[in-house]
Amino acid sequence: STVIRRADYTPPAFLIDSVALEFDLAPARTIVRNTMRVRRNPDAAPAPHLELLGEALEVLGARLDGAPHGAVRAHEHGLTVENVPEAFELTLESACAPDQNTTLSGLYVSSGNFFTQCEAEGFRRITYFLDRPDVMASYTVTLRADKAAYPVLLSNGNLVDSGDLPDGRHFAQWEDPFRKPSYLFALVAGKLVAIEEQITTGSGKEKLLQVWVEPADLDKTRHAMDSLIHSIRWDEQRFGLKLDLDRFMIVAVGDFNMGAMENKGLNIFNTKYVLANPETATDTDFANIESVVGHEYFHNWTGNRVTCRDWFQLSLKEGLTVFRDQEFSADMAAGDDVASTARAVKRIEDVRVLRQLQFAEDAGPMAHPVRPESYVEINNFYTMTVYEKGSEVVRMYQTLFGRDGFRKGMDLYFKRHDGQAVTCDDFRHAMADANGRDLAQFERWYSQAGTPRVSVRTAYDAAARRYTVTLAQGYGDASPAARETQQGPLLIPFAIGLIGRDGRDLPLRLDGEAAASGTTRVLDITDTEQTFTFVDVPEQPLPSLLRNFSSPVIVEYDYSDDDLAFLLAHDSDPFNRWEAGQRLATRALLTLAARAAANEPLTLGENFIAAFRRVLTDANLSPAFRELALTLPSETYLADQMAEADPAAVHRARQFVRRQLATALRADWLAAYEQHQTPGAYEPTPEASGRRALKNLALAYLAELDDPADAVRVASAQYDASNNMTDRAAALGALLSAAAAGANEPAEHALDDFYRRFEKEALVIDKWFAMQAAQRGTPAQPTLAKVRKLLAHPAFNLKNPNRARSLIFSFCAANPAQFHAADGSGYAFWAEQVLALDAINPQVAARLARSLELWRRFTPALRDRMRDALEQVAAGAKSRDVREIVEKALA
Ligand code: DPP
Ligand code: ZN
Repeated sequence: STVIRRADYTPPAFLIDSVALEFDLAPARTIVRNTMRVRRNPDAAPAPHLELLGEALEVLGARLDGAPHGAVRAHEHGLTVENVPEAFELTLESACAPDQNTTLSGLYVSSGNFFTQCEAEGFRRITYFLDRPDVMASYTVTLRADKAAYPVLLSNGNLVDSGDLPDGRHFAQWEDPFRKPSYLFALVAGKLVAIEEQITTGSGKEKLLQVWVEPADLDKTRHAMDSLIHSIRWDEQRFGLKLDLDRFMIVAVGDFNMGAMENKGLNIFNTKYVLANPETATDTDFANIESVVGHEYFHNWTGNRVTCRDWFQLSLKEGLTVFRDQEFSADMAAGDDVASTARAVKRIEDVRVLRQLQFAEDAGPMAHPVRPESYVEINNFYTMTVYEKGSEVVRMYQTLFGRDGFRKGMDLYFKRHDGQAVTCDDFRHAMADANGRDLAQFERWYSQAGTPRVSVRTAYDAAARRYTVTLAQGYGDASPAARETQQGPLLIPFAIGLIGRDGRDLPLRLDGEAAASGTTRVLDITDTEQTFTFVDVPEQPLPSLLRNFSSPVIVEYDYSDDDLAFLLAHDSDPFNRWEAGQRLATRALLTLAARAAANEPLTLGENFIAAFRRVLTDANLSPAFRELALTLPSETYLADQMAEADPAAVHRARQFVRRQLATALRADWLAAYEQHQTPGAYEPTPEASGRRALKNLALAYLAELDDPADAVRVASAQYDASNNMTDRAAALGALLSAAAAGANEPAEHALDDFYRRFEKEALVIDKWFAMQAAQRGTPAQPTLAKVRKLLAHPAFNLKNPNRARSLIFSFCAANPAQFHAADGSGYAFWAEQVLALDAINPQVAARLARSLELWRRFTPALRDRMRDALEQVAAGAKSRDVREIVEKALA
């Protein structure tokens, strides 16, 4: 397989200034005529021929400056056009087969309508082109189709003409006023309807906003529209960035590989991130829709107006845009209150994802820097590292320079690069220059893979009233993939506070400073080891380390259990309060997992239960925060912390602790359940969703009781009475847990009801599959047997990515205890499904293929069975996507 390297970048030999695309749309055979103005690139080495990229296309004809051109040669990767002058007009006609396109890349059909997905390299499946992001052209698009079957015809930019054609056909012509790379091209055609809003932007211009869906979904568009309006306002206020088009459209599609796509003026979304009403969508769905609508909208500046020079720079737009969507969601939840716990809640949720998924990625064979050095298939690099760690890297600029300094850097970035295709270095230079700081060392955050570790030593000198904090950075025993990228120490902004015996923050004065200032300080670590000295420290403090998770590192410090309980009760930094509880729980759970693995009896200390009771009953803490603090670290995260991952032992340990907490705090859970009801109309606000989260966590704990009668009674009543999906799904989840304790009948009854009630709501049926795939199995009823039965369910469809994810991915990724069954049955199932998907949709198959990449970190017996499954896939997989994943895993 061909490895593409960042170091091999060269500018394109030709440039394309304008493109006129004409589509005669038909599902079996669509004809595309593409007329390009092409010229040689004065800044590139001369090339003998024009090499255009193309895939799964049939060439029908070529004309050069209006005359038939015979010197074209189609081959495996595209089309070679020979004998071309300095500048010319090239017209190519080709055909493709949208209804055969199961890859969902390029032009395809979903529910009888046409959609496109071009990022990263789908445009070449529509027409021959210089399909690379540094070739930016202006586009005019003419769509022609049967009017009855495809009444709506959309593309990027502004509608400039439309009308009827003979034979019941019609046309629409769109013009995008902005030059763009081909990956941002889009078209949509079909039977769709829209809700619309007219808004006036800060500069007084009228804009048309539309959310397009299938007719049956029109009642689920309000939240997406509101989210879009909020996004537009937020980007104006926070970054001074305005909507630059007269019209902005979002279209929902049920078959989609990713979450959504930021095509200029015509965002195409997975239905999962558009459609919501209280009956069908959970609080999490509502929050995700707000954040994804924001994310794609924010790309209009960070991605579209300024795009990537090459795909190695993907994090330039993705890391930055994730950071922007995280800040947007935090501001929406918390307003201007920087100390609000709603802000901390959002931060905790984001960090939890980073630590569970990105840290794991960084520890395995797919470890890569935020700006990768090489890839085989770019679709495999839309990763947690590029997105989530990339966002943390961007956040560190804001931590270093403050919100105002960050804004100055953004302003300079747009001043310098609007309309260009640039690199991560260009962004870093804008931040450095706008803030007058040398950020050369900071470049290592883009080039080094692996999760940095900061180990902390402290010493208090009571006589001198001095407290020293020594910080040492390194990577521990990083994976080989990570190790080969590492060159030296990073610039790590490390936020710290010192807490006194009364639980209050001490004022902080570093040695050499005239006076104390503030109670949280950001120490800039630049060396392998550094000591910072605080003076005037009246008593031995307890350090609160890496407040608000100020950089994406692992902190190592010898806290005692009592220290952690104290921080959980007192830290003024809500993130670290949560963190202390998680450390305490992780420590207890890992000890128990080791005992479970050795078949020793399990016990849980009173102090642990008391710490949890204090959080549960502390009315000063927001319900949303309590829910996070009372949720134990996930089984996957815990297994990753073991020297040899043992999912069965982790499962037994975690279930033991859940049962202990359920039993010991039974009355408190019941009280919390009653106290956090949300009567009245459903509202997806942070307050109301926080109350529901805590209430439903209480229900989930009650469902762990040996006698599930209480939980079954409460959950059944909630299931029947709920006016929203959050509560109904949580009730069903509790009934499924209770089923594992023997109460089968109520769970079966609710599952049947749920299916019948929501049969026509694809996204809800996805939840129905997912909950069953994630269900705890029993020896008599292993979950895999259920999953296999569901594969044959009439509503299951492997070709629909959401459905495949809901059943197969949920089992392989969200049910570790069952997936890692000792007999290897889960792995055999995985191999089967990866190979089945490989033949349909390589991108989705490759995602599933990643479920085994950490195989070397498991117990020997599991490791052997995992390797067998990987080898089976390596032998059978056809796509570059899947091969890259399994070959790297086995290497
Ligand atoms: N559509 C994906 C995203 O927005 C890729 N650009 O992140
Ligand atoms: Zn994005």
